[in-house]
Amino acid sequence: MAVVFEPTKGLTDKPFHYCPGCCHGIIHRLVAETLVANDALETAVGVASVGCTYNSYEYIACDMVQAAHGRAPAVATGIKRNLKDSFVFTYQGDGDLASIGTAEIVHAAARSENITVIFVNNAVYGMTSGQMAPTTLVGQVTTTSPWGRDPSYQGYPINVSEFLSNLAGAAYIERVCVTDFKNIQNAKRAIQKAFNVQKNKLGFSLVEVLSTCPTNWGKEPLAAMEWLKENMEKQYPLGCYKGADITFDAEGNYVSGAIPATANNCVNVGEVKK
Ligand SMILES: Cc1ncc(C[n+]2csc(CCOP(=O)(O)OP(=O)(O)O)c2C)c(N)n1
Ligand code: SF4
Ligand SMILES: [Mg+2]
Repeated sequence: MAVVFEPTKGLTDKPFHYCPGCCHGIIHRLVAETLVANDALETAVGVASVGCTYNSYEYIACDMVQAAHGRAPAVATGIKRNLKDSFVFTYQGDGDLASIGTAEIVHAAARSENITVIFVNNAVYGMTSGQMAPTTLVGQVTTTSPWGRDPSYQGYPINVSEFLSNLAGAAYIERVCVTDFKNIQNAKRAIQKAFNVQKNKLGFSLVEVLSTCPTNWGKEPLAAMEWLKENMEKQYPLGCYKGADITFDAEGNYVSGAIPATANNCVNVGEVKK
């Protein structure tokens, strides 16, 4: 009988511990499938962070290391600078990346480290029971904004993709979601593009994936998907914020498009001596 579908070799057999309706499992699968498609399972190194995906090293079947909260881009920097031909990626939540690890992500992008960041934005600190994150929407109820996030007291959301795309070192930044088949396919395309950027040594790449946290949002899985579409996509519009014009051929080799070395109009006052 013809095989029409089988589990990806990019994931281990360990069942996910994620809550029903959580997008982390879908996003893991897309990363895993992309590693398999690039024949990179044996050589890639992932950096797990702190949050509900703290043990993603149990699920994604490549070499993984665990970084302290927020420090994944720094750990990935060290690994990539030593393993220049391996895909190196981080997998980080919004609390991890946009709050505790703000310094690390900003400077990794500014340095144009040749790493790929998978940034999963679910607008809360999921693992620790749903505290407000920098990405929490105005008016959103969380355990630490029980009356809804009030900007006069708790400030405004941080749009990470828009923010980082202003840095000269960022090569490719795109925001996607995984709410339906079409968007899942699009998210996979974006992850592949990020790995192509890395393969061609073009610099820092980040894919932000809007994600649900039904448990801490207090919603059923389908209602959480609807809430994401109706609210998160308004605050965080989908699209490519940097590197939209970069293209690759079918083998993933660079064809055209502006990259940090040529595109960012940095003032250069002298030859760099090596
Ligand atoms: C330095 C430090 N501060 C705080 C914590 C507690 N902590 C663990 S997970 C977490 C929230 C992670 O949220 P996020 O990164 O958004 O991931 P999610 O669980 O939502 O996927 C926090 C605050 C910690 N482990 N280390
Ligand atoms: S708490 Fe939220 S982010 Fe964590 S596994 Fe459950 S739904 Fe996913
Ligand atoms: Mg989160």
